Amino acid sequence: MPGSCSRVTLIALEECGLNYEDRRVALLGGAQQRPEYRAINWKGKVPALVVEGVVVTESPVILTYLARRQPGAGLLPATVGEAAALEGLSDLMWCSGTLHPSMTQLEVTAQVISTRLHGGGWWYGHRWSIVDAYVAWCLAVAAQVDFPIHAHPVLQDHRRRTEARPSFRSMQVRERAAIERDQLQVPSWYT
Ligand SMILES: N[C@@H](CCC(=O)N[C@@H](CS)C(=O)NCC(=O)O)C(=O)O
Repeated sequence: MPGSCSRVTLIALEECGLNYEDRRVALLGGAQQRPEYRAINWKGKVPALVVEGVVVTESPVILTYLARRQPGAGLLPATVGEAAALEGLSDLMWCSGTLHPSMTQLEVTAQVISTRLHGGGWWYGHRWSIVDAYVAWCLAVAAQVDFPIHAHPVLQDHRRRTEARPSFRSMQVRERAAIERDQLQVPSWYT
């Protein structure tokens, strides 16, 4: 699904220089709920990687597998000893278990609030309430942490460098091909 977290797996495959076949899962069309996809990943989530007939799911597991399969690709820092090697897995778990859901939650919550306030009303319609003050404060805080990335030169530079890597471009070529080939619907923020 172009723009989804499966692009991290695409980038990893590109960095490893592995041959692979990409298959679309049109999330906006609900393809992840269909029996055909549930037979691959019962959780109805992307990414899923099929390796020699075995389905591997959960980004940290897929990425750890690829890092171990192709150590020279540098997906994770080289380490000595089993305990040190777990640092990469720990960081990937944090990305998947903490960072990713908090980003997704912010997006989903903003949409819920927009729907509720649709038409320029208050939380309860025509009548202002203290709920509006609370929601407005939360949104002001969210605006501060909503990655105005231009205000963070280090993050902006990190993003620029990440997107300048050939693997990012190759991943985009794959995603765009899938969009065109399958007339995929993508979110308005998709780039
Ligand atoms: N824990 C999973 C999460 C994967 C996940 O949340 N994927 C999203 C796309 S970014 C998805 O498939 N969403 C479809 C849905 O929830 O219906 C992982 O780390 O791979």
